[in-house]
Amino acid sequence: MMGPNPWWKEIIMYQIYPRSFQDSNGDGIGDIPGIIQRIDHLKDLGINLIWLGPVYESPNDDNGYDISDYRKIHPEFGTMEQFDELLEKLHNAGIKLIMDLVVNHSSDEHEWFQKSRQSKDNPYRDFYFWRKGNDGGPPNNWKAWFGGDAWDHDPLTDEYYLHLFTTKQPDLNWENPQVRKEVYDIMKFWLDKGVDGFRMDVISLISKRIAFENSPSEIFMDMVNNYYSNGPRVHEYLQEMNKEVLSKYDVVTVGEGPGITADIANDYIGNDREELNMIFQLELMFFDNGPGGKFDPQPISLVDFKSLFSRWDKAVGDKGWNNIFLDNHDFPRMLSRFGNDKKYRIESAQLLAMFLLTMRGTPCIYQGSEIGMTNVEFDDIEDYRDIETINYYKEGIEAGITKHALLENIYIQGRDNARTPMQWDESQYAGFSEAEPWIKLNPNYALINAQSDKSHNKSIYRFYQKMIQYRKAHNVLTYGSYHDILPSHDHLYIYKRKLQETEVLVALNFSDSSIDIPVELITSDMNLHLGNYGLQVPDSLRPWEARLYSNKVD
Ligand code: TEU
Ligand code: CA
Repeated sequence: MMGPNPWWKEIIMYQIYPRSFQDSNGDGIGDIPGIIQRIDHLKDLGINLIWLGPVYESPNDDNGYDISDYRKIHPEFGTMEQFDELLEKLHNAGIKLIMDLVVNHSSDEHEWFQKSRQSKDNPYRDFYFWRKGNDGGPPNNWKAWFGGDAWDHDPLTDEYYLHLFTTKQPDLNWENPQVRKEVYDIMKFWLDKGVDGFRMDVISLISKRIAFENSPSEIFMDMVNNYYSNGPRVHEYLQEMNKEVLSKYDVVTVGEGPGITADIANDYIGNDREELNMIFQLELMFFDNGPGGKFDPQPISLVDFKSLFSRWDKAVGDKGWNNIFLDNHDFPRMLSRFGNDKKYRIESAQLLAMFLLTMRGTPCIYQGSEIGMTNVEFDDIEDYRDIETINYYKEGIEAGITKHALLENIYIQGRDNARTPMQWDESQYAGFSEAEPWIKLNPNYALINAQSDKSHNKSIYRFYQKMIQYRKAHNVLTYGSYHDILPSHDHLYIYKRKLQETEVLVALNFSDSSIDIPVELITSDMNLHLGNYGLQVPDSLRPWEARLYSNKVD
């Protein structure tokens, strides 16, 4: 059992998508030595834990989320010695590092799968799910993320194998204790090197409903919620993983949880469960999915946004611990999705920073948010790299949808929005590389980059620094209660944090208009400590204005 205030409740997380963070050897691909070059940027920002995206050997069908060797660093990212150097230098800088554990599936180029597919009686056969076809087709009607069926026929043994993601990402069979033992050994390999924990990729999917019945609904998210996630043995597996591995180390785990709803969150992260510490809940990320799925985006209201966070805070409460994030490498940039990335780019970036850093739960900042990076709009599908986007476009063209309509949806929802290279300065390739990057830069890098932002009198980076310092110095933002004061207001998000006699009130204007704050809210004992328009303020909140008040003097 962990203490009441374990260290991971007090950290500020930062996610690095290694492919797009910093290239050091001029091949246009971000790498581990490149991250080492940028440790000062991270240390000065004030974050103290990095979630490093996959850097293992992989054919990169899904940019590293298809792993062919869990104990080897992909040469394009560097060597194991360089990884060890990164870990040591981050620790010396007071920054912890967690790895991305992708064990719901492996790559089809992993030796386990290469052996498994050889014959029905191969010792590795049951490392994956193989089933006979049904009526000349796949065993059931399940669909895969990124398009197509969730089963692929392998002529070698005339059977189908399950892959909830691409055909090159076969699902591992966790029913098999040998698979679980291999996973635990991999975890120990990295933990014994001093890694501080794991982000666990789609961990809510690892237990399969092995009857593999058809889904009555053809809607993909219905399959995810009712058939793929929260399977019958998922908690048994996670408790075994905790007993066999995690309980032996002082580490943190953050599970990525498609299909995990607020009412069952504490089954995964409850203090007494001895499973995971936190989850990246994806309800907000999928919130705008229309009947046609992710690329059929529906408008989200601020009232819906607020009620989601309040619901999760209430459900998890003191029994578990939330993680607060608004974007990552799989979703559009939060500034474009929830802010105003044009006229009020700076103000809304700072408002989102104040939200992330004043809510109850461990905050996670995605690379580039600290300098106000935005979504991208490439003119041609050839400029996109993400398999999810490319498959969506291909299927759309085949279905007769126009290029323009498809690109419009990709501009709003595509994962490459978050994967364009970090914009360090205005030099060619934005200081990210000396060569043409693996994916084009966002053309706005000449205006939006770390160097120009840090010298700007309204720097987003410096506002993040201030917010991070404030959160670290005021326990009320970590351990205080949370209460939304104006849940039904269409544009204002005003909430209170309270810890013993300390009270903080956060007032955020999620709109392009000036809006009066209900005067009764700002009582005379409340002092304005932080604001993205400065500390001389009118009664109304200006467009995208963010303020933090406290009943304490400092
Ligand atoms: O993501 C899986 C996932 O459920 C969401 O990220 C989302 O459904 C999808 O990626 C975008 O619509 C994890 C990784 O974060 C992602 O990068 C991988 O592609 C995926 O698992 C498979 O490993
Ligand atoms: Ca490189």
